[in-house]
Amino acid sequence: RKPTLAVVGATGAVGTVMLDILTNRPDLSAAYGEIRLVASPRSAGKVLSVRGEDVVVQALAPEVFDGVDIAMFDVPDEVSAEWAPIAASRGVVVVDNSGAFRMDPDVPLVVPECNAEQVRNRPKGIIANPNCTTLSMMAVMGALHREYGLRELVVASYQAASGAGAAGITRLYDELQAVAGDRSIGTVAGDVRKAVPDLADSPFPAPLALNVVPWAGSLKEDGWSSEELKVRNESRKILGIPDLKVSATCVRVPVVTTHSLAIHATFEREVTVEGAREVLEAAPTVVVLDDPASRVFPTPADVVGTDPTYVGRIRQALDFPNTLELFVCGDNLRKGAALNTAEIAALVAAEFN
Ligand code: 2RA
Repeated sequence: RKPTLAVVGATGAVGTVMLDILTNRPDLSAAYGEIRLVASPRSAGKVLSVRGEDVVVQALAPEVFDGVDIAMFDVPDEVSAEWAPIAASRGVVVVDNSGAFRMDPDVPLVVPECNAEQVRNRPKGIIANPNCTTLSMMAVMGALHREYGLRELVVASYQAASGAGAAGITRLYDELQAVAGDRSIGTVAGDVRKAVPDLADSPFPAPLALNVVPWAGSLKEDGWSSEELKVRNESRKILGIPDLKVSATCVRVPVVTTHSLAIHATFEREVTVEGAREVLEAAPTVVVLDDPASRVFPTPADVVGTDPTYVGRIRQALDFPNTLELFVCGDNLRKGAALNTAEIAALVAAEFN
């Protein structure tokens, strides 16, 4: 029997990419019979196309899960916290992309390249999808960990505006429009801040156009951001290394979509650039772009809208033993969110064969 899939949050930034993936990646969507689209009452009644068929969006309610086998949730934390258990109590396997369940010991946190086997370990009927910042480096770090044994991870992120959803994308374009054309702007302290629309309306705490902002997420204890703690906690859980040493600084940059990470990774065993490159080239979902003499390295502008994780600038640290420096790029709406969710759901769908 072909399972029925519900996409909850079908009209958001990630939901829109999800419909694109389900339409253009038959390997991730052919297993389903019906695909049902669900969103807030505000979006109910809209008609969206998925797999070439027009589907009317239904309002989120307990009955929309009747007959559903698998549901992907791309909604805010509080909506998932309320509705994922409702769906699960009706027999639905929920693949949740919010932060509501990621650190719940009874909910697996899955990246198929790292811990696909965890999909079946779901006592609550819920499987969590990691945060896009952690996820953007997991295919690379999983492959290196298997070979060399990861011990320490020091990371700086360069996060795109779409990590803050559709509002983040709109805000970046509005700011770019406000500063475009004035060739003196960005030369006097505070001039960008004066030129952009009111920051009270922004999902970002400082101007993003012509700027970098050393902040993503909410304020946690001792000055850490929620995003930085997610990188630490989620990396440990996905890789199965509870005592992994992790330190992250998360930064927002004026890129529409695709998160980047500068990674300093220390391993238990001796590692060489050549060896690491071989391991990464053999990883099916990783693309190595690493020839700086020919200007080859990953950049968001060159990889946005594609599925792999890209890695380049692979160097052996000069002053740290068994340590590599790497630069990784991944589309935060695809592998960082919708694609990984679809890959997890496909593993569950395979159980229906
Ligand atoms: C961000 N990682 O980039 C977050 C979204 N989940 O804002």
